[in-house]
Amino acid sequence: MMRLTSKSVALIPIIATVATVVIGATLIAPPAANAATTLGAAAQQSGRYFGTAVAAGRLGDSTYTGILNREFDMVTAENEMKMDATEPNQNQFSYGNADRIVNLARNQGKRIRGHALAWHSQQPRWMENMSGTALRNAMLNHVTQVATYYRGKIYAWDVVNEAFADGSGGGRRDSNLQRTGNDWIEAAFRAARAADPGAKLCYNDYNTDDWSHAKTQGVYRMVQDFKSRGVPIDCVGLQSHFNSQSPVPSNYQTTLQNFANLGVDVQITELDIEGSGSSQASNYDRVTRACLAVTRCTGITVWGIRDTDSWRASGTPLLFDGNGNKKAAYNSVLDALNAGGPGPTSTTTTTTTTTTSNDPGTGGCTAAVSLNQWNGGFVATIKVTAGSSALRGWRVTTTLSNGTVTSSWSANGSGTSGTVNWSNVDYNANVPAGQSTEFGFQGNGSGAGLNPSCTAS
Ligand code: G2I
Repeated sequence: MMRLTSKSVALIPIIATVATVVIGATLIAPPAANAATTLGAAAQQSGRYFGTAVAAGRLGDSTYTGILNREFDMVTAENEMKMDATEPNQNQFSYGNADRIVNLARNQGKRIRGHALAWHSQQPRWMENMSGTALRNAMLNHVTQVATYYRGKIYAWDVVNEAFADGSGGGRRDSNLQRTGNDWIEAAFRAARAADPGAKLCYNDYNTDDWSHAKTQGVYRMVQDFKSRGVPIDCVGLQSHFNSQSPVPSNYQTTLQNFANLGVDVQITELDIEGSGSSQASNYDRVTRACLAVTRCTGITVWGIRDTDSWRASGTPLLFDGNGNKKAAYNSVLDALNAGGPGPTSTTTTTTTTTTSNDPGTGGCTAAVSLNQWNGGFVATIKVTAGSSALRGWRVTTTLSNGTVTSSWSANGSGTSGTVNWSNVDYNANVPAGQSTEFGFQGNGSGAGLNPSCTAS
């Protein structure tokens, strides 16, 4: 970042914009030469994967394995790597069914997502009854043993699954593991890293798709905290189980982008969408396009192959019907993946505008925008950084010449286009000297030329 100072204006209490630097890259994808004909091949065009959950009990079904072998390049064991399956008695490990899935995947050149090392649910009976230090040690031993057994074979592990509570608090879920101490999650991640340094380590949860939900915010803050303290975390899994009670949120892409902006990969790990026909197809299209629009959304896994294989079979939430025929939803996903590849179609530009205030009472601040632009829309994430003294409130001004804001988070905006003034909300007014806070907005049209400037208030 360039920085200019001028002694001649140093004592004048004015705001001066001093530097604007474009430090990002713009990538424009050429159209796909030949459309791919399977989900895995279509996803690979943009460097992504397309996976499915697999149940060992169905591997004798040739319709099932035929679709699996043909369509998917990533596999998750639906139940076979869970704690109750892999350690049925303490310190007696059992990998038979998991290995059947792992071996099939590896023989077919498919990668494997491991699910899940530590979870409050699906614990073996002996663990359910444990607590305190004994439980903490048993959990860490489990993580270490299982991740070591599969070292080098797993693309990404769901190290911890579903540790946050539903509802408005945004806090942790009560469980025997949580009661061993709030640091149980980071302890599990450290153990997993030590056991298999080559696997990506993910935190995985459901109902974390809507950016405005407290649970999403709680997970976001944990990942932010882990990144800031060097806890080894590489990815966030959004399970994305959708139905009429829990529809695909309008801000889904914003959620993916905001997690990605923390410096982690984002994966859609258990996708299913109840419904049928064109409405189901269009929801699948939206989810697929949202992932494609976020550079660090590295792949999508659906939670089963045929509707009849699903944990929610009556909701017909998958891409193949009970006979193994492709549904409209399948075609919409394939088309979206083909439209997205090769290469990311979105452009990511990072612009930094440095603004200084010379008012000795308030200190200065800087604003930097990271813009994710795609055809027809954008997400802007703006980082506000305090200068040499703490902020007790801040304002950022942006310019939207050819775009309109449709939603925003962590700031109040004065309008939706043209010059928009953003001001802090209660919880991010105070920013210590040299520290940062972020807010953002998404919109239709172009987010180019936002040119943010920051003032202390
Ligand atoms: O509930 C949907 C998913 C939510 N996220 C975590 C996933 O791990 C979870 O998957 C589901 C499986 O799809 C089900 O198949 O997890 C359930 C258990 O937590 C699985 O159900 C279990 C039944 O509860 C058992 O009774 C049964 O023995 O499946 C087992 C194997 O068929």
